[in-house]
Amino acid sequence: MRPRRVACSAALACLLLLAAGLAGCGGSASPPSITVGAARTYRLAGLGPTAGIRPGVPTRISFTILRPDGEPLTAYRRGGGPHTGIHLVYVRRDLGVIVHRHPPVLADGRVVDTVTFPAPGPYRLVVDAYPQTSGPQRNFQLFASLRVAGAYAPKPLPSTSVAEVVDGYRFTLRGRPRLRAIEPAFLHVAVTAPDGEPVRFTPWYGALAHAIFFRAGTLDYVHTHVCAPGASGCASVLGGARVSGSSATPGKLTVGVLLPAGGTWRLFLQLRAGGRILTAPFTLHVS
Ligand SMILES: [Cu+2]
Repeated sequence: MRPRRVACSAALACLLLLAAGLAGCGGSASPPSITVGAARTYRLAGLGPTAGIRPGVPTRISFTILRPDGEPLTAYRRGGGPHTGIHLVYVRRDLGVIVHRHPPVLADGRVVDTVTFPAPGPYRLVVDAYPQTSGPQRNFQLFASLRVAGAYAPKPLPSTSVAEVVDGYRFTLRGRPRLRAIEPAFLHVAVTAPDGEPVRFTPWYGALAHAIFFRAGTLDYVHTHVCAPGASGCASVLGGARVSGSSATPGKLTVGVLLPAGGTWRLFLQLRAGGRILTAPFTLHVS
């Protein structure tokens, strides 16, 4: 018997027949199979390596984003603020490890990032891209899976805390945050240096601080920024609502939160202090 796909000389004709409520193609009572092409959209091409990556060893990860017309995406947003170029976030599936990078884009659209993964396990790569386009949508995300070789036992998420100490720097949440899905909110965070003095924030990747949120299990991703008051290009948009954080005083961050779903989330609050990048992780419950 000839494959049903072949019996239908044109997929469009099948669709029309189905739409008209007819039994199907070729006179059979069983429904015909129709292959519908993927929507034309941005996609990743040539990503590698995705496996056999060794922990602790610098690894060159490269890929190209293809535009809906199949050509490499080469034109990215530029300028001040955090919403430019391409942002890569590598996160281990148990949210125990995160690496956040803004590698340059080569003239041919290729992105090459040399990353050292600190620990084995399955990682999700979030490619957050800001193409130079007009229109309301500033950025889009593409996702991929990477495997860093070695034994991996997922760690349960730590319970919520109001203070985290990273390299001697103390991050303290003011109050227990009450967070609800799709409701903008702010977290107030105090950051002090090992000597107890408030930290003077300096821009890194276009912002005074980066707040990267992942939802446990599904790995839903949200990224907001903290900028100096009045800075442009700092707001993140979710479903038409805008949220941005600010910092007018050394040692004090106001972090904008706008999460699409309830559940347990992990916030990675990142900033530069004392010449190095600090990442303070907090577990958040969102109702
Ligand atoms: Cu950021």
